[in-house]
Amino acid sequence: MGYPILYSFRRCPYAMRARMALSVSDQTYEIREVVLSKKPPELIDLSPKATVPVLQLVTGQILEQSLDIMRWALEKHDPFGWLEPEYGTLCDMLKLIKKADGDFKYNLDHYKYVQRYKNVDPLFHRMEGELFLRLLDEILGQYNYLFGSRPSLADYAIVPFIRQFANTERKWFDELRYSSLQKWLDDLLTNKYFTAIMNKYPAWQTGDKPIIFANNFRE
Ligand SMILES: N[C@@H](CCC(=O)N[C@@H](CS)C(=O)NCC(=O)O)C(=O)O
Repeated sequence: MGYPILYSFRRCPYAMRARMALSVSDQTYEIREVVLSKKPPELIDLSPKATVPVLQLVTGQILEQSLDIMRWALEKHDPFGWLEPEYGTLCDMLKLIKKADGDFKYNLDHYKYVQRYKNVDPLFHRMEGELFLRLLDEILGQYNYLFGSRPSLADYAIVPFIRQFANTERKWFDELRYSSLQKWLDDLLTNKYFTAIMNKYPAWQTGDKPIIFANNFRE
């Protein structure tokens, strides 16, 4: 019996969220590190849009959206109730994630990757992105995590994007007066679910010996 195959890119925030959910749900999978400028033909064959992450299940089914991969893994095994937050519902979490993946991601890209776009003012997009940071800080001031006193799907799905935004100009971020958000970011990035998925792997090529990721969090 084989394992599911994850096409991933270490620094991609979408791939990070997928890897965190696969890990917490104790999935063993083959990881294929992709170089985005040189995508393997196997990935393009499976998923012509060829973004990462893509998960090929042993049944042959393909999951090509990071949130679908998270939900697939957690529906199999969700030891810490990521899909069942303390407050609110899965639907509420998906609404907040949609804001992160929509406007916030747009502003993040136009702030961080300004050279990719024409006539873009990165400071305008930093300011627009900051509105989402403020919203999160307000929520986190109440509960410590986005949907209660323990982290859930929303925290893990959103944190890789806040990390990128924060790291774009770290000094600016550190000087913001969003102490609940800063503490949350620090907490999630130093916890084992994040650090365990940041291993470095060589780029995968056809014929390589499979790299099996079997890290799980059983003590
Ligand atoms: N909606 C997709 C977005 C994935 C995505 O855009 N990934 C980026 C890397 S972070 C990518 O693969 N871009 C394709 C490219 O750069 O060629 C998901 O949630 O999985």
